[in-house]
Amino acid sequence: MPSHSEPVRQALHAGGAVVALESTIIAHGLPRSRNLAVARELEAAVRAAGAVPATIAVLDGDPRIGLDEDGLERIASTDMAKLSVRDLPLATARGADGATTVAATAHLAAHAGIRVFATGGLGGVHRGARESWDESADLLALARTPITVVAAGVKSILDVGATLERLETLGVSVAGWRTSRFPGFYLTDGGFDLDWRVDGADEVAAAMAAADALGVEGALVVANPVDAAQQLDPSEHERVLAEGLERARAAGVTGKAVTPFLLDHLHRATEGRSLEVNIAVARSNASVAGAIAAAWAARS
Ligand code: PSU
Ligand code: MN
Repeated sequence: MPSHSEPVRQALHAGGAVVALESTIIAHGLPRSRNLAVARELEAAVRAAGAVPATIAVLDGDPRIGLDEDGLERIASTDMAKLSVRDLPLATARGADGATTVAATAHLAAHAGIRVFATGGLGGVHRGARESWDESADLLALARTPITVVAAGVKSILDVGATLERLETLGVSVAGWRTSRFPGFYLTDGGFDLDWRVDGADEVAAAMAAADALGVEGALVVANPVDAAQQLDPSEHERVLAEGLERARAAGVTGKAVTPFLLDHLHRATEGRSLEVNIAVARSNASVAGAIAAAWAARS
């Protein structure tokens, strides 16, 4: 069923370092003007850190673990469905195309034997979830998928405190990468303390080995903040976010359209400043994930 690109197949066969990358950020999270270049940059960042990138998407009903140049171009330039875990059976059976979210990418990666995954920011509990019940399927997928995910926290468009509570309930391990504060995606500090901090890739690999030894099956989130010098101005962030939330409400945007709508609003309203931060966090996460994958491969 799933098919592997040749470099990924070889690396998995040899027990080498592999990092999964998601495709929804490319297809739905970034504008067409930049997304293909970023997809290539994220792969390059993984390679530079000593690992093989496996960008994951469904093409012609085939879950692809690792894309060639042609596949990257397709997810960047054609209209793609946004696939979460629940969509995978239907999309696959129908022979459809689709970009995979954190949830679907984590699932397919773990199923293929990949232990490390890099994204921008995780999905989580949306603001107003008490009425809308909108909580990303990313959370449940992390609860049941043994994978290490490097992310700049959860997207700040969400209710960050509620998301941290849910991660706790769901048994998802969370550690700050060289910080004990939970990052806020566009912001270095998301406003919450973390119980655990890790300072290097070996330490993360040791925690992964311990999870295996103890039969702890959920994900480990390594929360990697954007450099303070690169973050979005917090007051601009607050202003454009409030505006975006109001517009989403007025336009009646619901379901899986909410996240792309808000990200797009932020990118426009900040004249691309939020886009640069989004790209910087994704790049940094890819490079940290590459180092963790290399440390993990060296252990096993
Ligand atoms: N991180 C980004 N940009 C994105 C996303 C994450 O920097 O576009 C995507 C991820 O694919 C994540 C999804 O899984 O947003 C969450 O969508 P939802 O809230 O509908 O579950
Ligand atoms: Mn949702």
